[in-house]
Amino acid sequence: MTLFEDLKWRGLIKDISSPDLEDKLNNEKLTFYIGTDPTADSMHIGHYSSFLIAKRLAKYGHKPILLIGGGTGLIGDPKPSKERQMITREEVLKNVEGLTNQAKKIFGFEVVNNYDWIKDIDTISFLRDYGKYINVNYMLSKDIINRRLESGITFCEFAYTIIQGLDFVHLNEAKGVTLQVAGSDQWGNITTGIELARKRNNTELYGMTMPLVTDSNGVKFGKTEGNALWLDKNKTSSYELYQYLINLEDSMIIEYLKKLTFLSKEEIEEIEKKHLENPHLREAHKALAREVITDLHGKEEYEKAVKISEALFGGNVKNLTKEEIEMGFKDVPSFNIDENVKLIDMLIENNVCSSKREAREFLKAGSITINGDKVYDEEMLITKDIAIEGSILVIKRGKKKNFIAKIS
Ligand code: 545
Repeated sequence: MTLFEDLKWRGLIKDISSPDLEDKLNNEKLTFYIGTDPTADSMHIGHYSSFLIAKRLAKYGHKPILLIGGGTGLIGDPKPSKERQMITREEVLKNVEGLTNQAKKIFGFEVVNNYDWIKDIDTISFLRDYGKYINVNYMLSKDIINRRLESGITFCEFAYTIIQGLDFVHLNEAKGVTLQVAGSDQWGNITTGIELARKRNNTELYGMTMPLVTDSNGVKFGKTEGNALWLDKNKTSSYELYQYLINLEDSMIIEYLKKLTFLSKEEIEEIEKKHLENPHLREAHKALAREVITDLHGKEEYEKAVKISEALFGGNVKNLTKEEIEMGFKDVPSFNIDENVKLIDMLIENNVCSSKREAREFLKAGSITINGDKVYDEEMLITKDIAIEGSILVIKRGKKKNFIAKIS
């Protein structure tokens, strides 16, 4: 399959600016860019799902440039719904630094910051050298701008598309960039750049967008009601990422394998066959988790996530390390205890049970386990030798309630 056929098969092509792009992608070596505004100081799974296109094109010999919008982040890309809250200059600087470091570490591609050239364009130059080439009617016809006329859009956000347009022209002039890629919401901003290059420099630039990766309800991939899924493994552990990926809805899992992994068509079709035969084995989910977590954090992190998940599911935490337990039980209540505390006192003092009577009932019923072993004797002393690595205990009350006790 050619690159273009591969992208088509994966459902990664929404709009292209010219039919010539198929031949250029398959037979030329293009310098292209994809940008992100600094709306957070760390990348999340949404960045991964969109920047992955850069890795895909790079595998076929094209040259990626990642742009962090230190300039455009100060302006705010208009959303279809309402005006954005302005981000402070300090916040933008902090976010640019965080995203730049991560982009380099995770993707390893050249990173540019559009503040570096936007800052030197004074108002008169902006209007004469860029504003002069874009007709307001052309701007009003853009879908997102048009939808905002009703609820109102400030000149600040209205002008944004010209700024992103001048980026494309600048990168063409300075680095020979001829293609911009993005998610489908960026089509209007990309075509402004193509229009500007045509009118101002008599140059043809190219754009390509991907459908936004969403679930069957249209919710963007990675958007969870809880906290975001960060690419920084100290903010979102590989175990948390594993839990998110392994629990994605069955109906979308093959789509996600196509869009988020580098598995071949044959490999994905093989996995799809197994998934349809035995959905409960979750072969497709495990393949997605393996590919994404290995690509992001390496094989060992993936294996650690699987080990924790199997131990927690099977209830046997004994072969987990202290670090793996802390990763797997990140969100359960934890407390410190002194060595030789009596079991009944530990249960009451740390609200594992609400009363001595309740504690005695649970103990009698064998509903309290420590590191997977049932405990019955309320007088039992909690010592380091029953703790994992001499310091951590997983206490389970009934079927679901977990607690972590650390012997100080
Ligand atoms: C600025 C200047 C340029 C080129 C691009 C930009 C940024 C662009 C934009 N992009 C989005 C963004 O989202 C922040 C969260 C990232 C997941 O706003 N005007 O910054 C998203 N982009 C990635 C994809 C996107 C897009 O970073 O293109 O479609 C999300 O998948 O919404 O010269």
